[in-house]
Amino acid sequence: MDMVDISASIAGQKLQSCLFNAAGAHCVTRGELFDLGKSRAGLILSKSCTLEPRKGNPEPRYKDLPYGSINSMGLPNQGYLFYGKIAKELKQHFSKPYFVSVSGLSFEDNLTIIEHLSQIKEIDALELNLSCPNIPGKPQVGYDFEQTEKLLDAVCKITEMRKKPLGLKLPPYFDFVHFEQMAEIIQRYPVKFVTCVNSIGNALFIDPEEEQVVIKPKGGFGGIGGYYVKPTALANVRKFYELLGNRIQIIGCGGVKTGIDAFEHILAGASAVQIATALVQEGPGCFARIEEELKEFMERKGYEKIEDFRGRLKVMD
Ligand code: RRO
Repeated sequence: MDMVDISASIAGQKLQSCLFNAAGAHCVTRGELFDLGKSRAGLILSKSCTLEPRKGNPEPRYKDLPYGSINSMGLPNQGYLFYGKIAKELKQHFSKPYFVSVSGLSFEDNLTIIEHLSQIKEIDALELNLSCPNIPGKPQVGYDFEQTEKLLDAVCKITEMRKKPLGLKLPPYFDFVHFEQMAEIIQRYPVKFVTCVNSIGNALFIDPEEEQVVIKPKGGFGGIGGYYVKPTALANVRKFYELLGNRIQIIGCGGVKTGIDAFEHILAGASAVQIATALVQEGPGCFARIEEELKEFMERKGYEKIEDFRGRLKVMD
């Protein structure tokens, strides 16, 4: 099994493992970011940051569910200056890439944050979150194609000037026309990767015994993750892989709990795979376990590296 190589390359950065955390999962505090550094995760990705530090929505705001999770965290984070400042320290301790997720609450906030973070050399790339479902009164930018285009226009001027690689965290799409419209926009900008997908927004989980919702914010509505979203996540990875080819990389995210789940994302076209619900439920030890499971499955299949099968999903003719 040691002959099996699961290294990857994202936005020109070398990852020893193609598996790492999704933004939001175990990456808010200094301690959590260091846990990721010490784990088998191939990259450290920060919590989505805003201009000001935020406490987030009232608790309970996350709940484990039978097949995944629901959350309405509301962007709790320590503010963009913190995630910029910690970059140097992370680089001193760990030899893996560090990406910062950005989710400004307004157009202007995003530009301020990106202008600053783009100038920090220890940050290897930015992942612009176009898909937070949990801020009351703030629609998901990725569902508004006009807004997306306007934001990319301004953001890419900055990231190009500063030579900072940019990726996008996308919401799940459910209609082929929407995939095509989004892909058409993305391809006009120097975007290095898209991460598919964020949680399925504004779902509702009900506890029938209690006759009650399971999280407090927004009347119980929240983003769904885990196995509930896996087929949707795979569809998004696959469709964007069909539309973007190898011109823009895809990072798969959604319902990865085992090595075989990660294998399926790569088979659909993903160049790396993020983990959220399983990381929250199991802790950073999940990376070593899923890595072993993925290597074992690849060995059984006779694959030596992920490029041997990436994107090679068979369809029936
Ligand atoms: O913090 C959150 O409530 C949150 C964010 Br920003 C996001 O992008 N996705 C999610 O499921 N939760």
